[in-house]
Amino acid sequence: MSIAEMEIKKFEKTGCAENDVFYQAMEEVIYSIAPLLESDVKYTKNAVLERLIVPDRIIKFKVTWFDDNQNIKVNTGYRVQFNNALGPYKGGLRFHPSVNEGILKFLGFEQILKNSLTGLALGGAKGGSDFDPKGKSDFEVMKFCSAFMTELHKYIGPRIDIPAGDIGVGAREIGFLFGEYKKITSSYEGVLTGKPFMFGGSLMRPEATGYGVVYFTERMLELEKKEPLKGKICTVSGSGNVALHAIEKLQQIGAITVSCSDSSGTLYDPRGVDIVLLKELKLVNRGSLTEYLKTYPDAKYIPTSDYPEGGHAVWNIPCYAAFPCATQNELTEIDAQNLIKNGCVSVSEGANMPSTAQATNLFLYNKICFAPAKAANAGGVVVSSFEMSQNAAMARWTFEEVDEKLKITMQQICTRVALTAKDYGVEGNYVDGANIAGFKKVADAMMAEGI
Ligand code: NDP
Ligand code: 2IT
Repeated sequence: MSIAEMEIKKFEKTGCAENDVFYQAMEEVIYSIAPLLESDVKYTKNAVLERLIVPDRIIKFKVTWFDDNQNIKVNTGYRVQFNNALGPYKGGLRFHPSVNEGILKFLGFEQILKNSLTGLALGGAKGGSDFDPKGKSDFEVMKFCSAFMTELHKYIGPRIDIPAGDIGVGAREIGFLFGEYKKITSSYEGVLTGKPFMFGGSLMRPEATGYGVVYFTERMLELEKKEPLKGKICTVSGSGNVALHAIEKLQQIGAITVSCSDSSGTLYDPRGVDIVLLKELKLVNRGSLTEYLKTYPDAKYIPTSDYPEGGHAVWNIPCYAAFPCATQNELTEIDAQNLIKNGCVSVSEGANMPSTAQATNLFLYNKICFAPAKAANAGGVVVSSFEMSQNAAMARWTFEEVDEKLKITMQQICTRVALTAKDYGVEGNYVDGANIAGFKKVADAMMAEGI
C-alpha cells in the first residue's frame, strides 16, 4: 500500500464519507504531499497529518430571530476553528441554505493551506449558517446577524479568530455583525475583516479576491511562457463579489470577458460584458441577470434548466482563459472536456474548489495552466490581513498602496508554488506545488510547537 493510500485509510477512520467535499479536498492534498511524506519520515513519525485533519474545535449553535411578520425563525450557526499553528484562526463566514458541517470543514481545511501560502501569520477557520439572505429585507438580515453574533462573540477576538465574508456575506452583513459585537463587548476592535471603509475596512478589500486571481494568472502565464491575457477571450462564472471584480480587472488589463452566471443561468455577451451595468444589477440591486437583456437585447441568457445535466453553459463558450468564481464543484468533467476541446489554455479558480476532482485531473493531464483555488484566490485573505494591520496601527492605506502590495503578494505566491512543484519533480503542476508548500509550513510549525 502506498503512503498516500495509508494516510487516506487513517483519514477514513474519522468517519468522513467518500462523497463528502471534505474527503475530496483531503484526498487531493494527501496525494500531492505523498512525496514529501516519503522523503522525510518526521511528518509521519509526528503524526502531523492525523493531527491536521481533525479541526481544533467545531462550534455549533442555534440562531433564533424574528422575521418581518413577527414569525420566529431558527437557523444553525457554525464556526470551525481548524488550526492555529501559524497565527490566529482566520477565514470567512458563509450564509447559504446549503451550509453544513462537511462544507465548512472542507473550506476551513483549504483555508489553513491557503493562509500558509500567503506567508502571513494566519491560522485557518471557516463558519457560517444555513440562513439564506436572498429575498430577505435589510431588517431581517440585521436581526439574523445580531442573533448570530450573540453566540459567536464568545469564541472570536482580534488575536483569537477573525471572521470575514464569503458567499452571502458582504459588507452589509459584516457591518451588522460588527455592530452587534461592539455592543455586546463594549470594545471597538478589528475582530472582523471586510468591514465598510467608514469604520475600519480596508480600501480594496471588496476587489481583492477578484483582482488577485487575475494577478496570479498573469504571473502563471508568464512563468509557463504562454501569451498574456490582453486581447484574449475570457469566461467567468458567478456574478458575486469575486466574479465581478475578476471581470473588472480583466477588462482593465484589456482582456475580453464574455460571460458571467448565477444559480439560475448564464449570460453570454460576445462583445464583452458591461461590468458597470452588472455591478449595478447584482451588487446594488441584488437582481436577476436577465435584467441585463433590457439594455443589451442581443446578449444571450441560457437558463440553467435549459442546459443538459452534468455540464454548465458557461464552460461551453470558447475561451483562452476560464475563471470559475461561483461555488464548489461547479465545473465538472464534461465542462473540462468542453473547455479543452474549445482550446482553453488556462483555468484559474476564483471560487473555493470549483473544479471536481475529475475535472482537475483532466486539466493536469492535458497540461492546461491550472491555478488551484488555495493559491489563486488568496487575495481576499491577503487584504484581510492588510486590514488587520491597518486596524492595529490605527492607519489608513491608499487604494494604490493596497493594490500594489496585493499584486506583489499574489506574484510571490505564484512563484513559490511553481518553484515547489519544480523542487518535487512535478514542474508545471500548481496543485501539487500549492499543497506541498502550504502543508510543509503548517506541519513544520505544528512540530515546533509540540503536541
Ligand atoms: P457571493 O455571494 O458574492 O456570490 C456568489 C456567486 O456564486 C453568486 O453569483 C451565486 O449565484 C453563485 N452561486 C452560489 N452558490 C451557487 C450554487 N450552488 N450554484 C450556482 N451558483 C452559485 O460570493 P463570493 O463571490 O464572495 O464567493 C464566490 C466564491 O469565491 C465562493 O466559492 C467563495 O468561497 C470564494 N471566495 C470568496 C472570497 C471573498 O473574499 N469573498 C475569498 C476567496 C474565495 P446566486 O446569487 O444565484 O446564488
Ligand atoms: O475563502 C476565503 O479565503 C475567504 N472567504 C476570505 C477569508 C478572509 O478571512 O478574508
